[in-house]
Amino acid sequence: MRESKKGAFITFEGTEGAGKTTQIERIKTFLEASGIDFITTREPGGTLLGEKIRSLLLQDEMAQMTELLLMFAARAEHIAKVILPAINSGKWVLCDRFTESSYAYQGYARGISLEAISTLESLVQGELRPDCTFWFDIPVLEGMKRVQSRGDKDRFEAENITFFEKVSAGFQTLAQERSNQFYRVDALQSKDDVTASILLHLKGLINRYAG
Ligand code: Z5A
Repeated sequence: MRESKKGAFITFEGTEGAGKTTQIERIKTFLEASGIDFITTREPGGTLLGEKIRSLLLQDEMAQMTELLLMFAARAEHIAKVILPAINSGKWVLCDRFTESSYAYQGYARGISLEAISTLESLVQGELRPDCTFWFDIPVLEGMKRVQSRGDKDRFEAENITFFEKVSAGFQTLAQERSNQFYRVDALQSKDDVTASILLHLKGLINRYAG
C-alpha cells in the first residue's frame, strides 16, 4: 500500500495516432478543476538530456539494442530528475508513453527478448511502476490515417504496417498480463467519448489516491 501523500503515476500507451496527446490536454483541464497538483511529461524525453536522446532515437539509424538502451538511458534520467521528485512531493505525473512502449516496440515488434527488457525495467525503475496505464486501443490503419497528413516521417513512423500490428498485439498481451494496471480505452470513439471514458476511470483514481 502506497503512502497517501505520494502522487499517482499515470501513463498513456498505444500505437501512433491513437489520440494520447489529444486526451492528455483534455485531462489537464479536469485535474485542474479537481484541485490535483500534477505535471505532464513524455517519453522518450521529459528532461534536457532525454530530449536530446529523443532526437537521436527518432532520426538516427542505430542497432536495435542501442535503441533499447537509449530508451532506458533517457528513462533513468527522467525518473531521477522528474518523475520521482514529482511523485514524492505529492504531484501526479501524466506521462505520454513509458516502459510498456519498450516492451511493445523493442520487444514484441523488434524482437528483443522480453527478459532483457524486464531486467532493464528492474534495474532502472526499482519498484516504480505506473499506477494506471490508459491503453488507447485502435486498429493500426485507423491511427495511421489520422496522422498521414503529417510531413516528414520519423524513424518509427516510417515503419510498415506489419511492424505496427506487432506493436498493437504487444500492447494487447501486456494489457492481459498487467490487467490491474491497464485500462483499455476504445480509441475509435469520438474525442468527446474517449474523454468521457477516461474521466470515468480517473474519478476512481482520484478517490483512491487523493481522497
Ligand atoms: N518508443 C519506443 O519505441 N519505445 C519506448 O520505450 C518509447 C517510445 C517510450 C515516440 O513517438 C516514438 O517512440 C513512438 C514509439 C517510440 N513512435 N511511434 N509510433 P511520439 O511520442 O512522438 O509518437 P506517438 O506517441 O505515436 O504520437 P502520435 O502519433 O501523435 O499519437 P497520439 O499522441 O496518440 O495522437 P494525437 O497526436 O493525440 O492525435 C493524432 C491525430 O488524430 C490528431 O490530428 C488528432 O486531432 C486526431 N485525433 C485524436 N483523437 C481522435 C479521435 N478520437 N477521433 C478522430 N481523430 C482524433
